[in-house]
This record gives sequence, structure tokens and C-alpha cells, in this order.
Amino acid sequence: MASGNVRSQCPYCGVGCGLELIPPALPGQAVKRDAEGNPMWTARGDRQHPSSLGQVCIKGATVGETLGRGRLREPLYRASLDEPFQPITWEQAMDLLVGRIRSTLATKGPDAIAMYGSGQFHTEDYYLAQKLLKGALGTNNFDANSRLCMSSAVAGYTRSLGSDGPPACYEDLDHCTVAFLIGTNTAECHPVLFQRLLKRKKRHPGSVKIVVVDPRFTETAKAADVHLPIAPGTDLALLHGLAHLVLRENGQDPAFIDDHTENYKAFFDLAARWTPRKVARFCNIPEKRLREVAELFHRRERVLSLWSMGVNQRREGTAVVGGLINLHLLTAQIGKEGAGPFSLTGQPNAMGGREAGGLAHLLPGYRVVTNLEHRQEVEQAWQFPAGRIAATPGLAAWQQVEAMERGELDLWWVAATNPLVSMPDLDRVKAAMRRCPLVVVSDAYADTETSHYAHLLLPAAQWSEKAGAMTNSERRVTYCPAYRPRHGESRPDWEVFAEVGRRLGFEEQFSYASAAEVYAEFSQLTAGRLCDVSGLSHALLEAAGPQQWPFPAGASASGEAKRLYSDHHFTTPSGRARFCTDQPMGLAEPPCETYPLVLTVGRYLGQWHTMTRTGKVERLQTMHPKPLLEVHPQDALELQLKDGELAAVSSRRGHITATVKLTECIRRGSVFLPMHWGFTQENACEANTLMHDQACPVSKQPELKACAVIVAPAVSVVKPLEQEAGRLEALRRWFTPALR
Ligand SMILES: Nc1nc2c(c(=O)[nH]1)N[C@H]1C(S)=C(S)[C@@H](COP(=O)(O)OP(=O)(O)OC[C@H]3O[C@@H](n4cnc5c(=O)[nH]c(N)nc54)[C@H](O)[C@@H]3O)O[C@H]1N2
Ligand SMILES: Nc1nc2c(c(=O)[nH]1)N[C@H]1C(S)=C(S)[C@@H](COP(=O)(O)OP(=O)(O)OC[C@H]3O[C@@H](n4cnc5c(=O)[nH]c(N)nc54)[C@H](O)[C@@H]3O)O[C@H]1N2
Ligand code: SF4
Ligand SMILES: [Mo]
Repeated sequence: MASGNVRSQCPYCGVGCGLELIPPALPGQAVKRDAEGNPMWTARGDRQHPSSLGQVCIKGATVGETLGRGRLREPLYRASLDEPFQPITWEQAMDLLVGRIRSTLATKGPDAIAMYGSGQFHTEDYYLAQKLLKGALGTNNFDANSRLCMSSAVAGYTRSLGSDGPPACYEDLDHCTVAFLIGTNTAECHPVLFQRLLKRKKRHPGSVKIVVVDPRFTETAKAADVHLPIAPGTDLALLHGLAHLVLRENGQDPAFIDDHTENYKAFFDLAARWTPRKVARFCNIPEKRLREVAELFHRRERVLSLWSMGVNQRREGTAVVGGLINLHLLTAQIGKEGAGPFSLTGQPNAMGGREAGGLAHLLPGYRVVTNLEHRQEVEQAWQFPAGRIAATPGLAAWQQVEAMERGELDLWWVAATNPLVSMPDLDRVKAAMRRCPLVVVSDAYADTETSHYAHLLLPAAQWSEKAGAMTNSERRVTYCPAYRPRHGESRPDWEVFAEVGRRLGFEEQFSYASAAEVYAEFSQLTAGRLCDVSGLSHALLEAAGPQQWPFPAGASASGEAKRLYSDHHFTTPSGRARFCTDQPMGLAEPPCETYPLVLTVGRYLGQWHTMTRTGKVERLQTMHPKPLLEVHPQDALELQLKDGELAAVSSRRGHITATVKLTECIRRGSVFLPMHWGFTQENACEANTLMHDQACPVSKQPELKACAVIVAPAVSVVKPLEQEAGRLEALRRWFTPALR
């Protein structure tokens, strides 16, 4: 294990800051330890990392405190959910798992098996999961939590530009004249990027205008020159309305449109119908504000659009991404310094996952399963017979749940994600899991919500304990070394996937001596593709530091890969980017008389998702001691809600209770809850019990940003079912060695 300082990428958000890790024992000092007595590395910003230049936020800075506590140490098994877990050996776990895979293949076929993975995998984990499921087993039923996160961006880029791949880079924050932030609370969710923009604005007043489109007056909106608090779900109309005004004011770039785009005429006709008056009414904003923003979308400006979940998590997510890219095509704001549509990736390696083919319709190297040539290329590289990879997309995340409901899945393998907090309509997910004969959960930590509904728990070695690569939002790949010992019996996910492959008889395909070998195989499969990393290896990344792709074999760190499409040649069949012409639909579940409010669910600065890591840091717990239901004071008056008191929140799917926080930062008619607190947390607040499963038909990304609810004063806390009558405690005993 490492003894001096090491460099790595932060394992939290998709900014992908560089971290410098400092060993627990410095010469002459006592060993630093966490609350469980494990030696503790500390973290600070890595000044050498080109993406973050030494900056970090509070999550990255405290990651050291989370790594050793509450870990799952050994495999655990129980035959049914009503029994306690028993510790078993890896040998027994593998026998059981491989035995069940074999029997399922024999009785029901490969499509009765599915894996649900995560943007928190390293690229090596992702890649071998594809090879195992799509190659060895012959089912495309691999999907990841990126389906809840980035899949609308993936689909949107592909529809408009011909391929996935964010075209811009962080340096563009230093060069744009307009930063258009739509559906992103950048200040809290991509803090280091936001600080970079703010610093520039402070240092050079007037150099950049910040526009924020968000129904909430977020920390991000507070720093904006213009905030458009549009009604939830009306972004597409807003974007069409902006295009209308750009055209009316002659802000478009006719030469670019003629030479490099297609479908302009149809788009022009569509935009013509979205008059400022109509749009202002639809979005519920003053017409004046709309005109102010439209003036900024002009060919003479440099516009950088940043977006995140307020855009992607929508049943028209792909269409909204298309609407945003339309504005960039109209004004030629792409492939040049300071300009471009730029999706902010959520997770630290969701980008690497896309490159490795980590969604049910993808194959490594931005290939798709529906393309015969793509399948053949991958089959050959993997040494599987022709026809092994199925030609139809596998089950997407929510479809996996539906398949369990119908009794069609015999084995659901969940790895590095915690769906019993993060999926919509949680009661349905729980009931579906109860129907699945074998639920396998690979996680680094013991007491996750999902583990309570599992049969077989596999302890995962996590970031810091396994070597691997991650790609951040600006296409930069960082080598993340193993610098701490593995915890207990835990093993890296890729090693487990490889062993299952070998035990299934694919000895040759799954024999690797190291993660570097896995990466070497993956990187060769990207040669000639847009996301070409065939010139990268663990050794090169370790020696030369983080690199942006494309990085073909023989490339050097020249900086040429900063932006995609600088030549205005797109990856569509015609080489032209495409205007999209979708009609705005609005919310899938609009408010009504019975459920008059729109609930939106998002994030706090100091918490990460389901809190398996950040929930263990005292400083972060003090920042956000409990989840709060944000309500506008006017609404509260009508609903008789009081600040600090309990409220019951109900949707068509369920009820929860939460403490009310009155604030004018939320629009009237909307309420907000954080996503973080699942049923194992003391202040449980299962927001996603309320959410529906309606998804974008193109990206299959559920509308996790909105559902219709009613709120009323509550007399007592409604506890999650799992917390009643000590059930949770009884289950918990099996996760805690001391109590066993
Ligand atoms: N602190 C912290 N940072 C994180 C994470 C975390 O858990 N904690 N998770 C990471 C991940 S995986 C992700 S995906 C990103 C998410 O990053 P963000 O998308 O920035 O975060 P959210 O809070 O989910 O939602 C963003 C905003 O969308 C707004 N919104 C809701 N409805 C609409 C709408 O109809 N239109 C528009 N325009 N906006 C709307 C919400 O009010 C909210 O402020 O954060 C990453 N960074
Ligand atoms: N309503 C609503 N719902 C949402 C969202 C929202 O905005 N609103 N956001 C959605 C989005 S964008 C996302 S990304 C999801 C996130 O939701 P999840 O993916 O469910 O959240 P995490 O807590 O990040 O789960 C990661 C799990 O992996 C474990 N882990 C960490 N490292 C490793 C490892 O190396 N190997 C293994 N095997 N396990 C590991 C952690 O302990 C944790 O249990 O939530 C989605 N759900
Ligand atoms: S901004 Fe994101 S990547 Fe950077 S330190 Fe914070 S959580 Fe980590
Ligand atoms: Mo995400």
C-alpha cells in the first residue's frame, strides 16, 4: 500500500476534482483514526489536477472520514427475506451465485437475469459487467442508475449531434460571456465549477452574465443576473420562445445553419408558433424577462449552457435537451471557446460508464446493441461466437422492476447503487423485490436500505481500495490508485465479475492479472470511436496525469481534445447537426384539485445521495441534521402549515411526514424535499415513495423532478414500515459484528 501522498479523483460528483490524499501517519505524529479506530487518510485539493486546480468542496475534503466506517466485511446470505443473514465464505457465495445463474439459464434463459449498476463503478467494473452480461450470459439486461441521471443527456446529444459526448470543457467557464444554467443547482451540486464562475465574475465584473432557470430560488439563482423561476416542467416552451425571439431579432447565424445543420425549416415553423406572450403565460414569467434572456442568445456572444437534473429527469427530458441544443445550433454556439451545450454529469464516473457501454442499449466505445456491425466488433474483441450479443436493448432500470413484478426475473444483481432510496414509487420496488427469488447486492457498506431486501450480500472494495479509471464531465480520465488496504473480505466489483465469468466456463475471456489489464482491453475497443481512449493506459495516466479524450493511440497531451466539433463536422450520417422539433407537453402528473402542489426532490450541498458515506461525517450531519419540506409562506397560510411543525405529504402512491420549513425561495404551488434520507436513517423521509414512474419515451429516464401532492398538518410521524415494531433493529443486528 502507498506510504507517501497519492493523487486521485474525488469519488463524489461528476466535476471530478483532483484529490491529494495524505497518509494517516506522518513522521513523528500519531496515527489519525476514524470513529471506528480505522487508520484515516485525509484529503485536500490536488493543485496539479487540470480540472479543479487545487479546489475541493466539503464532500471531497471529508471523504477520508467515510471510508472505513460501517463497512460490510464478509459475504452474508439468507434463503428468504424473513430470516436473519448468516456469514458465508466467498467460495460459498460464488458457488451459490454461479449455481443460480446456471439454473436460471437452463430453466428461463438469460433474460431472467439482470444487473443494476452505477456511475460510481470504476470504468473497469463497468466494462467487465458488460462483458459478463452482454457477452458471457447473452442478455442485454445491464442498466445503471445513470438511467435516473444522465440518460436524457445521452439521448439528446445522440439525436442532435449524432453521438453522446459533452462537447465543452471547464475552461469554457473562463471564456463564456453568458452562462445559461438551466435545471441545475450548480452552487450545491457542482460547487467547484460554480465557484470558478463566481470568482471570475467577481474579479472581472461585467465579463459574464449568469442566467438561472429554476422554479426554486436556489443558492445558484441567488448569484444570477437573471433568474427565471419558470413553472415546473415548462422548459421546452421557454427554449422555443427564446428561439422565436432570437430569430425575430436576427441573432441567428445563417452561414452555420446552412452549412452544418439540417431540419431547420421545420424548426423555424415550430419556433414561429411560440410567441413571447404565449411562452410567458405558459412558463408563468414576465415577458420582459424572457426578452432580456433572448437578447443574450446571439451569435456575437459566447454562450455556455450548463444543465443537470431539472432538465434530464423529465418525461420530455430528451426533448428539452434537444430544445437547448437547438439554441446553440441556431447561434453557432458550439465547438468554440467559451460556448456549447454542456451537461453536468452527476456521478464521478457516469461518463466512463457511457464509454464502457453501461446502459441496456449500449456497447463499449459508444456503440449500440441494435447495430450489427457494432455487435460483431465487440463479439470479435471478446472472443464470443457471432450472434452472442442480443440485437435488442435489455431492460432499463425501471423495466427491471416491472419484470420482477411480473415474476420474470429470477436473479437481480444490484451493485453500487441503493435503489430503495433512489428509485421512484418505492413501495412498488419493495413489493417487486419480494417477488424475486434471488436478490444479490454488492455494496461497500453494511446497512443500506437495499440490503434489507436482499438475499446475498457481497462486500465491495471501494474507491481507494481498488485501482481504476474514472472520466469526469469534461471528458477527462483520471487514474485512481488503490492506496488503502481492502476492508475485511471485500473485493473490487470487477474481480467478482471476472470470477463469475471464469466459473461459468469463460476462463480465457475473464483472466486478468490486474485492473490495468482490464483497462488495456477496454481502451483498445474504443479505437476510432468518438470516445477514443486507445492511447491511454493506467501507466500513462499515472505518469502523465489526467487526460481528456479523444486520446487515440500515439496521441500526446496536446490540449487538442479540449472541445468536440471544432470543425463543425458532426457524427450524424450527413455530418450535419439536427434541429429537433418536439412540442412541449409539460408535467406527466400535473397538479389537480386533489393534489394541488408540485413536489420536487433534489439535493443538499453536504449530503451525497443515500448518505451511506456522507451520513457518517459529523460535520456534514451538523450542516443538514434533518430533511425539511420547503413551502412558500402563502401556500402555508392556506394549508395551515407552520414552520418547524410536522406535515403529511401525500401523492397517488403513498404518504410520508416531514418537518415544514417556510421559505420564499420556492415558488407558490411547489414544495421541495431532499432525496437523501431512506428508511434506515433516524429522520427517515422516503420522498421517493411519492414519486411516479412515468418516463421519457426516448431516454426512459423517469420524471424524478415532479409529482402532484397534497400537504396537510400532521399530528404524528408516519414511520416507514421497516422502522415499525423494532423490525429494523432486528435486521440490523446481522450487519453489526459486535452484536452478533
Ligand atoms: N451535494 C451534492 N452534490 C451532488 C450530488 C449529491 O447527492 N449531493 N449528486 C450528484 C448527482 S448524481 C447529480 S445527478 C447532480 C444533480 O445536480 P442538480 O441537478 O443540480 O441537483 P438537483 O437538486 O437534483 O436538481 C437541480 C434543480 O432542478 C430544479 N428543477 C426542478 N424542476 C425543474 C424544472 O421543471 N425546470 C427546471 N429548469 N429546473 C427544475 C430544482 O429546483 C433543483 O434546484 O448532483 C451531483 N452532485
Ligand atoms: N426523486 C429523486 N430521485 C432521485 C434523484 C432525484 O434528483 N430526485 N436523483 C437520481 C440520481 S441523478 C441518481 S445518480 C440516483 C443516486 O442514487 P443511488 O445510486 O441509489 O445513491 P448512492 O447513495 O450514491 O448509492 C451508491 C451505493 O453504492 C455503494 N458503493 C460505493 N462505492 C462502491 C463500490 O465501489 N462498489 C460497490 N459495489 N458499491 C459501492 C454505496 O455505499 C451506496 O450504497 O438517485 C436518483 N433518484
Ligand atoms: S465538487 Fe464534486 S468532485 Fe469536486 S470535491 Fe466536491 S464533490 Fe468532489
Ligand atoms: Mo445523478
